[in-house]
Amino acid sequence: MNFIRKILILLFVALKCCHTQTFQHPLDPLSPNEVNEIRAIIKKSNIKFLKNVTYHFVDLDEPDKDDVLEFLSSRGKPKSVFPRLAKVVVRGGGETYEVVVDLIKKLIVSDRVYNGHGYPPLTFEELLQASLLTQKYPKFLESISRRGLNASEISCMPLTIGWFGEIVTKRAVKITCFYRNGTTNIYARPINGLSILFDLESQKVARFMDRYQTPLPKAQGTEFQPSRLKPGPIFPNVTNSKLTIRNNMVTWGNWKFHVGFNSRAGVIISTASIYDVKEKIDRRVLYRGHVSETFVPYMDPTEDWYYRTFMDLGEFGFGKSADTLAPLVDCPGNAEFMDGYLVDALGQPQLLPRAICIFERYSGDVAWKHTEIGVPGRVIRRGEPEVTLVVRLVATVGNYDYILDWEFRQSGSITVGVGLTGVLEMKATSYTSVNQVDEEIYGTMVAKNTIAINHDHFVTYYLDLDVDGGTNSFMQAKLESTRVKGLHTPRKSYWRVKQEIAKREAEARIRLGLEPSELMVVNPNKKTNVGNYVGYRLVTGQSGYSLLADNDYPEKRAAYTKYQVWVTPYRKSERWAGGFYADQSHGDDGLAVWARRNRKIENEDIVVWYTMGFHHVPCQEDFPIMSTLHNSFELRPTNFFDKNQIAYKS
Ligand SMILES: *[C@@H]1O[C@H](CO)[C@@H](O)[C@H](O)[C@H]1NC(C)=O
Ligand SMILES: *[C@@H]1O[C@H](CO)[C@@H](O)[C@H](O)[C@H]1NC(C)=O
Ligand SMILES: *[C@@H]1O[C@H](CO)[C@@H](O)[C@H](O)[C@H]1NC(C)=O
Ligand SMILES: [Cu+2]
Repeated sequence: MNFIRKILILLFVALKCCHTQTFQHPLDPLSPNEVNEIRAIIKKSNIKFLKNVTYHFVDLDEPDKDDVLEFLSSRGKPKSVFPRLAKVVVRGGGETYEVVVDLIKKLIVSDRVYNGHGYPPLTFEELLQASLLTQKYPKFLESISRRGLNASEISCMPLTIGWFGEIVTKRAVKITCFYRNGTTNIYARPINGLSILFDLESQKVARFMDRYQTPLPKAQGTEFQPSRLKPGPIFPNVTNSKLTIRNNMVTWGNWKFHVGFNSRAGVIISTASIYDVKEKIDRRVLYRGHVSETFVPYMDPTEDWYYRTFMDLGEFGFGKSADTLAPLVDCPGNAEFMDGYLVDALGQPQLLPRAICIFERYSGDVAWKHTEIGVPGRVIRRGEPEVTLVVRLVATVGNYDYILDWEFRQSGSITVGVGLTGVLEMKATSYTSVNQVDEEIYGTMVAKNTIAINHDHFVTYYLDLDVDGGTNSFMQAKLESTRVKGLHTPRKSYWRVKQEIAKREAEARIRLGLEPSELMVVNPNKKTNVGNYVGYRLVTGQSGYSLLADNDYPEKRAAYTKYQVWVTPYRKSERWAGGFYADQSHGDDGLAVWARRNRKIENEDIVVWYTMGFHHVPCQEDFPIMSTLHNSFELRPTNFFDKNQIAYKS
């Protein structure tokens, strides 16, 4: 009796396990166990240089796209053992090593020294050390006391230094310091005149200069506090009723996609498909989408500012900077949260709780609506509220906070939003009014003794669209102003649409706004019931391109910011627009370099790169903290479905 019961329990456990625990998606982020495994494999390897290293990057080394798709279509039962590899970038003895670890065979598959320009992402630990050691440096303490400041009230931040034509580079950061004494808004009280270069290899201050003194901006009025007029978390009763999250797989209404997390990109959306109500199949839309790089150049060319030309993703990482999301502030009450794991400098997994939130949203908008009064004797009034699904991550990179949203709509659209908020980078000045200024100040006076420097934010997205299949083309539907000819009509002009398929990369490099055109990714092998190309449109928002000179060093490193749209053929290695080794890169890797080969992109597996560019001229309302500034773009089905998916009843 007891024996039978035991068997029944075992059977029940087994069934339960295999029913609820679906197969591991090949793109699932590395688990803490896998990270521990990687460290153990590297530690016990007999490769000499791996004996004493710091970990700068650890991520899934992604399987080939075809294998991933085959795996998914086999519902997790591929013909052969599916590989699970990790890419690890470590440093030791002044060298960068790339190591690939096989997590199934538990061995190192390859290891090599990286000899190119640029360095891997900086570790949190070394940045912290750089600040702490600077604050103990005797000459620094002298400068602080000469200014009459209390050393216990100083906060220092390490900044990456870019590249300005040096032939030999060294891993280093520049340290900028602030005086708190009465405020927690440290950026509002910069200490001017200190130039500090910190060598990350020797862990020492390599150069120290104290050139001048200017008044410190006051602490008063720099704090930020939630306003008393709190709206309160009153949310309409959206209940996530259509949402299922299983491990990293999300299903919501007709959408199905994978949500990943890594230290560099933050949130990654993969294998997104939408169920076609009429065809009764899941149709592919986006193989993968994520932020690829950010470029934030400041427009002050003087000694303590010229180098501030940040590439936050490659130099540090949006995932590494991801903030633990606060329920009812960062995400609404109905949000579900997903944790993330980072890897520290010692190669240990670090839990990042609530890295991503996922929630249904009803913001009061209308999905579609029409009132018809033309039917005799009736008024037909119909419509639906717009309920969407949002996937959110917030990256806090030093003074700035980026709110990154992927919003899925029942219509088949995906809106990708970026919200900029946080604190400006500011410079102390002796001026208290713009009336006193008769020189270039490179920014806006946002408070007395405080100048916020002009700068840009370029957020570049990697969008590997697979519209209804793997081979696509990029099409511009250009609107042409046309004179009426040969028609008997009082009209003299109209516009018409001229469709142009880009054959090679050079034809798909676009600076927006010069001519009206619709940008589409079409599947030239699939047509709708009435014969249009099946497609998705990239509806861009207002977006700036870089105004720096082509031969300016920061621009060479981020040359892709001269155009907002690029299209390249899919290559597994081409993911990071500024090159993988972005810290002090020379601009010899990255999107602009790859695209120079002018490869064929017609009827190929293609990737669209879209850069959202903000030119930020600061204003007083951005002080002491900036209200969120939004921008977005939309991937919108365009002749993808035979008709509107939400409103029609068959
Ligand atoms: C620091 O703040 C205290 C309290 O407000 C003030 O008395 C002191 O003068 C400040 N020190 C400096 C150097 O500003
Ligand atoms: C310096 O700041 C520390 C920490 O805020 C405080 O405890 C100390 O009294 C200050 N010293 C002076 C001389 O004001
Ligand atoms: C919202 O609440 C009302 C009243 O309880 C209910 O009738 C309605 O169905 C709810 N809507 C959703 C989306 O749950
Ligand atoms: Cu800004």
